[in-house]
Amino acid sequence: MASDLFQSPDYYNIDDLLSEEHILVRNATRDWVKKDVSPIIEDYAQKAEFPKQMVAGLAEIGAFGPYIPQEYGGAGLDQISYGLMMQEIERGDSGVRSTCSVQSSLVMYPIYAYGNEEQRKKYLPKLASGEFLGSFGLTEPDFGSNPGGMVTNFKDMGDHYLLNGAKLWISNAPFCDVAVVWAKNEEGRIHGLIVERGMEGFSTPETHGKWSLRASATGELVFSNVKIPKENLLPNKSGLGAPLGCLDSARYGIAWGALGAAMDCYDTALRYSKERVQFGRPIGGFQLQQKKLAEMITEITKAQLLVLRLGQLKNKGLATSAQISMAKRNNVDIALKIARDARQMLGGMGITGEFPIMRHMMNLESVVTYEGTHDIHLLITGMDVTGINAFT
Ligand code: TGC
Ligand code: FAD
Repeated sequence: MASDLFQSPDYYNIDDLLSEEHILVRNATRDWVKKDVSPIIEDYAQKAEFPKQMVAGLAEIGAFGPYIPQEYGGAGLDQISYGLMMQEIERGDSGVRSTCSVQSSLVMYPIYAYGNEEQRKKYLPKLASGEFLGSFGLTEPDFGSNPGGMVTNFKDMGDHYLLNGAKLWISNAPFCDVAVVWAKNEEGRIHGLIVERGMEGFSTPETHGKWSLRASATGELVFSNVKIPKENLLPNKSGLGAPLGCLDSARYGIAWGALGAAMDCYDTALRYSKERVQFGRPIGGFQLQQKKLAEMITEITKAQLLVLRLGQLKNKGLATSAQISMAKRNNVDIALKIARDARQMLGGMGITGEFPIMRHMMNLESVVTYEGTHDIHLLITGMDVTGINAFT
């Protein structure tokens, strides 16, 4: 890939609304991405391999558990700093941000929020330092958008639980050390269980052939009579609301992250439009190209204000699940449209790995699907404003 010349668009001087700490965290993450992600990410995406060497760096910049208290190894930052980190990391690559979302919001968060003190002390510091990598098992082969129908189950065997079933499309599954797995007990109530690599009957086959998120490993979690120690059940919350509560936190990070990918596509297309000459002038001088750029920066600016306000609400504990859904849906949607337009602006060069746009575009096809599809989030907004549930 050509060298990383990224300059962040800030059309409404939104930096003025950030604290010194926000800007420090944002800039440190941006520097790390320029140094440790941009030079190698295209190669890893081309060969469909997760760059494991990034784990130490991600831990060092505090990207594993940014808002988890420091006593458990987290960075103890606020929600806007968390969002800005996800924005910068996804500016590098959605797959790298995925690893952080899963580790922070889908593994560390449930252990912190629904676990007991022993579980927090046992797992959180190792997850924060990257010694352990985690995965989150909710989706099943026959239950994606409606996880409440899951069939993965566990039975109480007296001194342990016996877990059976399978989870599909699981980020980080092939090399995770621990997995937070959602399964039904004998009464059909959903609980979270911590499953560790090495437990007999637990396997994690990799899913191959993806054209999207190629630098992130995806796989299955398969449980065949896995004995789970009773102390591995998350005791403090059960029911479908427990995994959905983790998704709120991850979806919030994705709303910021997708914005980062959009900013990278816009910045790349803007620079290219000033340098590429056709018909005797830079293509940026043609009205059709200016229309694309003007619409991109307008959508980016609206999306920046949306997540900043959402972050303020989240810091006060006031952000609703439906507000988070709206931001996830909107920001991924605009990012995909911006990526597609930016790719066209680069002509043939747009399909090569010389520029990051095609990789972002393909990655965003997963981001628009996972953590609730575009249409599921639309229905959540529809339900919120009408009070009528279109799912059942
Ligand atoms: P419903 O009856 O509406 O709700 C069941 C219970 O859950 C509560 N609830 C929530 N709680 C917290 N946060 C939310 N966002 C919540 N949404 C609902 C609700 O109040 C209720 O509680 P209670 O106490 O009354 O029981 O459930 P439903 O079965 O009708 O489904 C609703 C629906 C469709 C919105 C939900 O199932 C959904 O969001 N589906 C999408 C599934 C999804 O997002 N899966 C993501 C899998 S993980 C993933 O993709 C990781 S990718 C990671 C990466 O690589 O970055
Ligand atoms: P389906 O639910 O079968 O949906 C198919 C289509 O039907 C979609 O367009 C959907 O919007 C539409 N649809 C469904 N229901 C309705 C309705 N009521 N009304 C209108 N339209 C509807 N899951 C995890 O648990 N952990 C992970 O770490 C994880 N990582 C992932 C990584 C990748 C790369 C991908 C692609 C997925 C990952 N997922 C993960 C799974 C992801 O959350 C699901 O793919 C997603 O929730 C959609 O489920 P599905 O693929 O089964 O699609």
